[in-house]
Amino acid sequence: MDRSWAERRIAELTATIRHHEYLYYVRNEPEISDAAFDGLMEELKRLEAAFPDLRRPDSPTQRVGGAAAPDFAKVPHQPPMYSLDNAFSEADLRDFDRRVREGLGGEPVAYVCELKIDGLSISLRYEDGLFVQGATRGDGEIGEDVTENLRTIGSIPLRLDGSEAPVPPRLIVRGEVFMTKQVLEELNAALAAEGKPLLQNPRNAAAGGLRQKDPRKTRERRLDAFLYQVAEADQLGFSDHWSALERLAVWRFKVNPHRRLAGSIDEVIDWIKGWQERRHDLPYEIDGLVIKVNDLSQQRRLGFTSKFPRWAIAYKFPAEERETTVVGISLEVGRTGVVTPAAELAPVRIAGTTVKRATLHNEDYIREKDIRIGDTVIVRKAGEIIPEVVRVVLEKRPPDAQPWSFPAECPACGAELVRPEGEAAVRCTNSLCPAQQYRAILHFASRDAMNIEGLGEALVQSLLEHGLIEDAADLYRLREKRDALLSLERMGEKSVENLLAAIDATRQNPLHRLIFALGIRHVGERAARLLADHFGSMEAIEQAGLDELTAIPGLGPKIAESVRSYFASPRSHQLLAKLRAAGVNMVGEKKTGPAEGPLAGMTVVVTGTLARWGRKEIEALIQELGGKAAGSVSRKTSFVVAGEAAGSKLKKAQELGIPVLTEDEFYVRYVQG
Ligand code: 0OW
Repeated sequence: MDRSWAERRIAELTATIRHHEYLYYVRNEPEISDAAFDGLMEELKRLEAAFPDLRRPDSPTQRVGGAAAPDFAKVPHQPPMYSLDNAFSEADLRDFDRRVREGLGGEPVAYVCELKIDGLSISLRYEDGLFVQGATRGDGEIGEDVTENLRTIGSIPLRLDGSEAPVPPRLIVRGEVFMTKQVLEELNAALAAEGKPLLQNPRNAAAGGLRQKDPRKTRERRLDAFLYQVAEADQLGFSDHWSALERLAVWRFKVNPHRRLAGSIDEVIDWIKGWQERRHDLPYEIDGLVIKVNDLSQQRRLGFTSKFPRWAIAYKFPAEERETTVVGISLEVGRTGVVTPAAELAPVRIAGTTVKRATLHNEDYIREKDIRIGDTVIVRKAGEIIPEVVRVVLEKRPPDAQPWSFPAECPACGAELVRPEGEAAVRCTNSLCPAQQYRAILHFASRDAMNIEGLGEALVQSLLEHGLIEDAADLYRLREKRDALLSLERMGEKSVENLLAAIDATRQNPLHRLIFALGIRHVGERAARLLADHFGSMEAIEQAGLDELTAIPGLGPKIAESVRSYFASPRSHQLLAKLRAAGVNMVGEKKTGPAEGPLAGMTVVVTGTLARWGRKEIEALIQELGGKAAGSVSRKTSFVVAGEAAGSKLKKAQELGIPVLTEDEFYVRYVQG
């Protein structure tokens, strides 16, 4: 075929495919079958392969393109992406309305009402209609570059359609990436079939999807996006927010259809009442509603508080309560042996989910509310918080309902249950209790600990039940039990190999991960790093005395005591010996303590984007130099390192007269040595 024909055909295919992407992803009104769509894409791919120089960066074939940006480079937000103040009641909304009208000298005010999509906020930048960069919200001032991953989202246009309305040379739009409930269900069904950990909720699943290093993995999450703001719309000639939203839709962005232009706060409140129940029928989750002053000049006059715009507010739905019955009270033995009671409930729909269990916190809580099996109770669920039994409906109590009290022995292993003096918690005394082992091993393998890919609840339960492991160290001996692994359900050749490889890969984890993975009471990630940096090896920690542990700055007596007693127990020694024998790394690079180092005793704040280091790197470097990296500027700040596009922290340092160093000055003075 000749080149000019190919050129024409590529342009034709690109326009056609873009049109069908818009119908499918934005309008949810596909006009052709998936197979027909794929056929168009295949033809375009073939033509681009035949004429590579005709392949354009905004071609639909380039959605799942190159590798993600290296470690998600920093992207400053101009203007910043603000968060929203909250209103929890009609009174709060009327207060907001009063403040707005006072701020505008009594002028009439119209409000735009929008759903508050429960996803991950993003900012998209287009130049001459071409999508050039996309970033997460981050802290509102600095986000992370996730352009390659955003390109995989079908509802995000790679090139804007200016046929109906001209597109400005530079356009920044903000919105929310989300995952529908249906997609979450389908992805979890597939994960469950592979015995892998499930995605907890749509928001986390969307956030995790956007942060994938490989855009193909992002594509698999089938994410979606609603756009809800044109940044600096007034400078683009818009007079009000409503018309900016309308224009976004004309440019073929996906704008949420459930929006309303209200002439008064009464109208806003009516609109909100309509969503109290209906919101659960939406195909995606919302965590409230957003109310914005419509007129942009009024927005500008109202301005911002230190954190929020004065012209917008988020309305959060009240917690929902429903009545149901307690059909049982079950006990869960945690990793640290704490036994937590929970009410098994007759299933009841609350806030869009079916609730079957609710926490009963502890023995005192049950006694104070006198909750009995057979009781009718009121259960409340607020947002993501786990459901809670709030009270008993006494008049519905069955005559034979008995007061409930803790059993004397652990339901998992039969050992004696004790309630240490002055504590609310009841504990199982047997450190070999299978329930404790189960939770201890899950923690050991969890993401922030040893991060053993694919070792989820079902598999740990199965390994324990089949006697393939007793403790976390046995995980490193599983290669000897390959055949037994193959006999487990859903464990084929590939899954076994993946698991063994995933476990092997953690042998060389940094020391602080192993310390955290041991699950020592009160030792979280921060304390684990302090111990690893201070002692430099597991052996040194095992031999450290209580006073040496207590002397570590930032550790404290409670954690020191907990570390001491952990390492004093024979069980711990046995576990560590097994881990050592299995070749798990037990040493770390001993960091110069705060007593030494050029930044000894100094507190440093970094602001803006640096050329040499990412934010986490520069903060680790400050610590290595004996200093402390702080997140906000105060009188205690020794100096500030200001990079590109430094924000409010720089202003505050200047106000407080705190020395400000450029990145080069910091490097020459403290790093070059
Ligand atoms: N999550 C949303 C949403 C929305 C911004 C612009 C000015 C102040 C907030 O659906 N519909 N509209 C806005 O307006 N923000 C939203 O989400 C933001 C992102 C960060 C805090 C809010 O969740």
